[in-house]
Amino acid sequence: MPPPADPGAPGEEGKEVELRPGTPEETEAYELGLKQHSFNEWASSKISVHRSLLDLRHELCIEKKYYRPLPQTSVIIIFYNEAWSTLLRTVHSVLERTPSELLREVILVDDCSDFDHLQAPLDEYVSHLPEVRVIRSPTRQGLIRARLLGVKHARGEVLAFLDSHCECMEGWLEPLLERIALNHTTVPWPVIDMIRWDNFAYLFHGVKGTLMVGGVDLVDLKFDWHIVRQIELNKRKSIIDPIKSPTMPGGVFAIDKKYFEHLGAYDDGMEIWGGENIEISFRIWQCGGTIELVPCAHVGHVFRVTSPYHASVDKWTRNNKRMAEVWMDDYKSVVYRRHPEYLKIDAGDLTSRKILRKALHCRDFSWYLQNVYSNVYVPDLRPVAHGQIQNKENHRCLDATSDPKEPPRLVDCHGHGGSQYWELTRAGEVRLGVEGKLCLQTAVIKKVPSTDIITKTCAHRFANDQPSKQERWVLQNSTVLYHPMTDRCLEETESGLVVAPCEDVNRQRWLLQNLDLS
Ligand code: LR7
Ligand code: MN
Repeated sequence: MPPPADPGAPGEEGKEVELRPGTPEETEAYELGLKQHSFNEWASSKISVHRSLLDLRHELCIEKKYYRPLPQTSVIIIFYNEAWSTLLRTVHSVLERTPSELLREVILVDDCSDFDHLQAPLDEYVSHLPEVRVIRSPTRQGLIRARLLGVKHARGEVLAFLDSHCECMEGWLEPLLERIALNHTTVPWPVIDMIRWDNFAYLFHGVKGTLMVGGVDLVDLKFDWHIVRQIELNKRKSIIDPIKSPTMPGGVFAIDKKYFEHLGAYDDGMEIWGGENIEISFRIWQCGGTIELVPCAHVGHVFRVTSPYHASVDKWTRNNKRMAEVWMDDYKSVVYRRHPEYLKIDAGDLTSRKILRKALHCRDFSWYLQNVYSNVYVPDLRPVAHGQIQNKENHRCLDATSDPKEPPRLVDCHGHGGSQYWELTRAGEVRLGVEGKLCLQTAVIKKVPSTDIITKTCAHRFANDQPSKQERWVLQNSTVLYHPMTDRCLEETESGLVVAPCEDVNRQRWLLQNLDLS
């Protein structure tokens, strides 16, 4: 039985806490908490560390009989300067909502925090809790090596990782363990419910809502969410069946310990924060495993209002480069082309990670794009041109913002990419910027096609080469952007960019960078 919640404490049943700091002391505490944690630590500190959550799981999840026997689990929670209340609530939610026969231990890894409450007071607190241990890193290692330290001490058959500001819901672990028991190369992760940073409301995301699996932006290498398409959903026998996921967010997942080690654990050359989740995702898939989102399993996570790792952006970029160099084959050139800063970074020694990839006989990245992550646009490996597009008449550059309401125009060339970075793709699209999501095309004004030029979200084009519905441009004589749909050419006029009848004039000639006409 879980201990009773503190009588009268706010936030029970995962409800929001309605508290506004009133006195100057409260305001000060609120502001300090926000500054230190990027969430409302002051409000969190008022909520019981044993708070209850409404069990809103689908009835099929509640009734389901799980495969037996299920393996025992080491839960690993890493933290760096975590708030007292959120850390303890994470630990108690594990202890109170995990069947004891499945829980081998809870390992807290302190990544060399400075806060006083995380020193002796934490040791003292934990000494009263069964199966909970604190392991301390003598120096700040970053979350990747902190997890590896936790794994070194783990004795369970399965590892379950959690961020240090989570709340596990009833029945969170069994559905994950079942997937591993059935196939040890399956790496399952739960639905991640949002715990709001401001009022700590637990927002349950039910199976009837849109299911979101993990993806990655192939240019910025950021994790992103993808709504699961209806055809995928329909393929399942039951709405509670797992769904394959191309990547995972990284904070909450379970994995067979031997399989994790066999797969090469984490890249211990990665620092502080970021990139490890994409790296392990590519590695799992390319080396024969499977990542699954398991709809019955729920864990809440406090999404911070801002990231506290601004100072570590260079570390993240370096982690990404290590990942790209080992796993992305030629596709890493897409990242580097659009983010030249990557070329200047020394990613360190990657020999052992490359040996690992060989030893595990992993598939190449194009296999992953065709078979696992096939419903996204993959930028060309070798576009026809990329960089600025300069007019030969006035020497100014084609420039557009990410707001399609603002028409593209010609301004002085600044040479910094961004709003002046374009890619002319092999499919004849002219895509804007690092994101490549907006395309140059003709406008329809009051339902009538016009000759004005705008940018608009590009028609979708997937990795497996379906023809695009996007308006096309054809480069002629290396300088003219011919528009077959209107039989006109891109021209710079006094009143802006248009397509006009093709003429042999400099207003219709353009200097494209990095031409590759092969
Ligand atoms: O130097 C550090 N040492 C640490 O121990 C920096 C961080 N940490 C700890 C920190 O205390 C926390 O427990 O690492 C954990 C993750 O850091 P957060 O919570 O500040 O960042 P985040 O929630 O944005 O992290 C997400 O992305 C990371 C990329 O490296 C990790 O994969 C995190 O585990 C991941 N979190 C989740 O996936 C939770 C689900 C939310 C989503 C999406
Ligand atoms: Mn987190």
